[in-house]
Amino acid sequence: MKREYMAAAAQLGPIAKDEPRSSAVSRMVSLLHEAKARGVEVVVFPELALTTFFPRWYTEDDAELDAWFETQMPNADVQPLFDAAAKLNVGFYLGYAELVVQNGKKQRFNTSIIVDGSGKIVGKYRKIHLPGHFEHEPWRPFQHLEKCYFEKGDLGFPVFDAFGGKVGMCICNDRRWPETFRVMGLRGAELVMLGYNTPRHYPLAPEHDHLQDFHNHLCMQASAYANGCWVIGTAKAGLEENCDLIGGSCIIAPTGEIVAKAQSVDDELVIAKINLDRCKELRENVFNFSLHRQPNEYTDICAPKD
Ligand code: ING
Repeated sequence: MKREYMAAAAQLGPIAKDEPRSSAVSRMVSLLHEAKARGVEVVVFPELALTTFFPRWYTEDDAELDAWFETQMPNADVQPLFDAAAKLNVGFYLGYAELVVQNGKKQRFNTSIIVDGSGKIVGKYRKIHLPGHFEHEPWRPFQHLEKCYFEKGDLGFPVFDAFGGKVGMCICNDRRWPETFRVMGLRGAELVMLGYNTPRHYPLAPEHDHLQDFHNHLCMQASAYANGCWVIGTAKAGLEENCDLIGGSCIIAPTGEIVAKAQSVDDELVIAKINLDRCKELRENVFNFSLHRQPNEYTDICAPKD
């Protein structure tokens, strides 16, 4: 695959609690067709893109919780997306809730995969920075129970040979932590794909609600620049089950510039031409890690948690 091509953030508007996966998948398939028609070769869908953002509700019922998870990937519901990717030769990033049994233990992860233009899964990531809280907190207008429903990812921050270069992934809250991008930068990531579901209202600091769009772009732009990589960030946006989710899906160049941004909070394709060779403008100069970085001075950053 070439190193210069059209890429897209495929933003999704709200997914209703009772909306079947087939509905979300058909919305994504039509975005894939629109992408193909507009010359796009790689598409990034949001975090947990198959269902509504279910961590906003508390449940103690395991069966009810498990119904939000995929036990196989692909599966019958998602197959049309994989088939469309293979037919159109368009690769994609997809976020979903993963239920696996590993060493006889049921484990739940907030997961993303990258699928190449032949419809093959070429990489997987499990979310490491899980925001929110562990217990039901009824005082909140909505819950954010990722720490309750998911385990911390156990795959690290891998970088894969895909889409003509070195591609990394992360998920939502991961983007706020510079370490996420620095680890992938040290592994040579030239393009980082991520999806997010970000409520405008942050119950513990409502005085920052008006800054959510600013903070969203700030963290991705800063990390794109500091690691000389392209970043494609894709929102699940809009008023989803009475929770206002920010949009702002965007494509960011290694210079930190936003080169394309969503205008709506609905299903929308955000397209830009990316050139992976531009990463070296930063990585061979201002962020030449081998020449300028001083890791011996940074040990506090990696001191293990108590
Ligand atoms: N959502 C949010 C995110 O990191 C959040 C949680 C919202 C954190 C607003 C800080 C401020 O974008 C997920 N799913 O991580």
